Amino acid sequence: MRWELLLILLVACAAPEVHVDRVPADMREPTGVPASVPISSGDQQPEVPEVSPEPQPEGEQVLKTFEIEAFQFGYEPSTIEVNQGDRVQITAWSRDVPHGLRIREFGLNMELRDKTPVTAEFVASKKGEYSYRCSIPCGHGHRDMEGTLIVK
Ligand SMILES: [Cu+2]
Repeated sequence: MRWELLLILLVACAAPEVHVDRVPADMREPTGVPASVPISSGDQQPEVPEVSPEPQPEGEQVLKTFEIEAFQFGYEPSTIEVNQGDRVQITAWSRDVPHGLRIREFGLNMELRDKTPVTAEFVASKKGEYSYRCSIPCGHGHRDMEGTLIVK
C-alpha cells in the first residue's frame, strides 16, 4: 500500500503531463517514511530541497547596548543616540530609591527597584527625539527626571 503510493508519486513526478488532478489533494508522503526510501526501479531522483544559497537580508539591524543608572533626580547618561532601525538594549538600575525608565513611544517601561540591573529591548523604528522619564514616584524631583533618546 505504502509502496504503491510512492510509485504513484514517482510516476506523477517523472511525467509532468500526467493528470495530477486525479490524485487527491491531501495525498502526501506519510510522515513516517524517511525521505530517502530506496525504490527498486532505480529511477528515483534525489529530493533536493530548494534552499536559496543567498543569506537572508537582515535589514542591517544593529544591536546597540546602553547602561543607564537612575537616581534622584536624573539618569546617567542623560542622552543616548542610535540610528533608525537599531535594536536598542538598555540595562538599567537605580542608585538609590525605586525609579522607572519609560519611553512611551516605544512601549518601554522598566521598573528599577534597586541596584539589580534590569534589561529590556526595543527597535528604534522611527526617527526623532524621545524622552525617557521616571514612571515611579520617587520624590520632589520626580517630574524632573528626564533623559533623551535620539534616533537619527
Ligand atoms: Cu521617579
